Amino acid sequence: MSSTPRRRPFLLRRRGLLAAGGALLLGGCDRVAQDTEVRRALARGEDATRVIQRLLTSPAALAREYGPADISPAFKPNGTTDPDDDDYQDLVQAKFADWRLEVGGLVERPQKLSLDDLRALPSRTQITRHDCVEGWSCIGKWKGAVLGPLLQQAGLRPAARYVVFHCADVLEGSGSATKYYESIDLGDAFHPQTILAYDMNDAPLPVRHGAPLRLRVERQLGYKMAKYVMRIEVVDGFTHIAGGRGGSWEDLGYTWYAGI
Ligand SMILES: Nc1nc2c(c(=O)[nH]1)N[C@H]1C(S)=C(S)[C@@H](COP(=O)(O)O)O[C@H]1N2
Ligand SMILES: [Mo]
Repeated sequence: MSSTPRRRPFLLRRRGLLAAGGALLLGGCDRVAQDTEVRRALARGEDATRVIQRLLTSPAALAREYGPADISPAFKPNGTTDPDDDDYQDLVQAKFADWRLEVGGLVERPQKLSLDDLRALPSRTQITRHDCVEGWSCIGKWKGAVLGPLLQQAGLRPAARYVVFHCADVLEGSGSATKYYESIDLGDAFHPQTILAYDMNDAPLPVRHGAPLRLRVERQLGYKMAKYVMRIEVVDGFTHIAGGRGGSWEDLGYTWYAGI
């Protein structure tokens, strides 16, 4: 896959951070501060929470998964529950037959994928807890296309660093000229539980929860889990998008790294 050359240095960098994590536990903060990888990470302006959390947890650590009996009887819909957008409403009318997920930006092979195309990709089913910053949680069962293989199908260009999800709606009450968007880094993009979900609780994803496709990035807070995903853009940075902070909520002041 054309993305392999990009992934290798990235994983090596991660291993450097993990080694530094050992130093943090054994040798105290001085040694971490001296570690060039850590200094570089902080110098890049990355959120300290993200750096420290990833020092102390394996990049591949799975979010907790639950059993069928734990599924919330009523999963709370939040934010937009029915996008006020003519094009989106036309797609709903046609039962998303004409909907295509666009995958573009820093990729070798831009894609336009129908729901059938997505259902034919490697999938994962997971029962996980969704935590919203507003202070509520719900447990749901999600099935979707694993994001990693989808990105590999498109082939990441060497400069790729983040994946941006562009949605059909506008963040409620924001009055923003830009549609709802969120971004994640390649570590989360290639995490095994990061999926583009088309099913929820064994049925096609309903409109209130983001039909026809929503992101599940299970080690992050709810606002990162973009609903109504229309387009995926692979970028080397996001300062050129909307408010420049990597997401609709981030542009209002929420942290970009919402790890839990
Ligand atoms: N496109 C879009 N995605 C979104 C939102 C939104 O308003 N629009 N709200 C976010 C927030 S704050 C939460 S908690 C979850 C809510 O998902 P749910 O409606 O399935 O509970 O979606 C997130 N993704
Ligand atoms: Mo949320």
